[in-house]
Amino acid sequence: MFDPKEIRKDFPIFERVINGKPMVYLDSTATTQKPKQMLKVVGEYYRNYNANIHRGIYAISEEATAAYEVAREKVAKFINASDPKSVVFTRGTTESINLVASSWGRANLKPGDEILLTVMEHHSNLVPWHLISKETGAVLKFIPLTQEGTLDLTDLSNLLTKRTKILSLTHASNVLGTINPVEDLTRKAHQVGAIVIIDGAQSVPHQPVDVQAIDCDFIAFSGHKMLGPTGIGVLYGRPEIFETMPPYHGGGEMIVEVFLDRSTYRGLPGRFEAGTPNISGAIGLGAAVDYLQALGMKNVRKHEQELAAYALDALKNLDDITIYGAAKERGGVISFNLPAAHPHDVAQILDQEGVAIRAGHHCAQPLMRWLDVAATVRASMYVYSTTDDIDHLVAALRKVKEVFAGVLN
Ligand code: C6P
Repeated sequence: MFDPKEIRKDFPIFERVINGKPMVYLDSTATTQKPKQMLKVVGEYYRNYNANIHRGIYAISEEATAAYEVAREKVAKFINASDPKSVVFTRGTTESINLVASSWGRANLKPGDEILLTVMEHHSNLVPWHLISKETGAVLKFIPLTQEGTLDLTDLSNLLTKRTKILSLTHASNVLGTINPVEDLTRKAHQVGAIVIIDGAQSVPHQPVDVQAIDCDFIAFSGHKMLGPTGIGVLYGRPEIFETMPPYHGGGEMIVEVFLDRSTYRGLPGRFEAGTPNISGAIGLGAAVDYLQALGMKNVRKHEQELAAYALDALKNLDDITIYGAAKERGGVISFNLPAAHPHDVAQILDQEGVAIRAGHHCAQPLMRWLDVAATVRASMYVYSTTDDIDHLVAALRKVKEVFAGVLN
């Protein structure tokens, strides 16, 4: 039985009282809270076997190395990667996408090649392509959106052509909640010879994701958005492509031999993990994956679908609210605005009520321009979110409306 009220008991932070009220946390798209099981595993590493990995020939270093590599195996299994070597630990989604853009992009892109993105991308899946297109002369193209906030694929055959070398898109929008048809788009991109990069920051934590079923070439995601620590993330790459790519960072651990004037590099995954990695982060991410596996990702998805439907119904009862995005396939992210109230003012009043939500452009300025707003309020949920959280949110929004009623009258 998936019971968010029981699940909450694993999260010590929910014992907190904010502004005299029980904490209502509805900003899990920004980062998720952490279960005690994950915190314990990270603490144990530092207390019992803190050592650098892959170098020490002594007991605790060997223990740390084994735990780090077991975490890699757990992550590989979680996304159904056929080989743990195809899982590289990074700092997060942002670094993962930068790695592909810099390494694969620099080695393969020529002037006139095209990179296809979408209008709903997070800055992490835009700015790396701005940088690499400037350097290589590649051209950026964008899939537009429908009024529902889904991808408008009517002109796809003109956007995805033999000139397209990369299709890079988000699996799930961090603003609209829209879940994109990545399997179908990957198949179409492969037909024209493009590689496919999936920004999985908002999908891997929330639904079953199978890289072999999607057949993508890369997927990027962040540990802190799936109950794990900050500063750890993943880049999965199809081994045949990943193995051919030049290093992204140079330094210790990623080499075979170093001379004064040149060096040779290891294969996967070490080639892309220069320097001392985030050992505790990887081990913590392994524990977070264990926790999610025990819940069952199908159950996580179902819970979020039900809660999002409940929240959408409840929010629609607030007259004159504008909700952005009406995709049928959606996750537990809802962006909205109230008339006359700036999202930052809404966030501040909600905070006084103990409700944490995010207000702003959500690192998606082009999407904000498309929506024709400067900012939105965003409520987002996860495994520990309950209908009580949503009821508190709606009650607090009624207070916001009372405050702003004077402005409107
Ligand atoms: N979105 C949000 O509040 P990092 O920061 O590297 O862990 O993740 C970046 C990122 C990439 N893609 C998507 C779709 C994302 O949602 C995020 C992070 C947070 O929406 C912080 S801006």
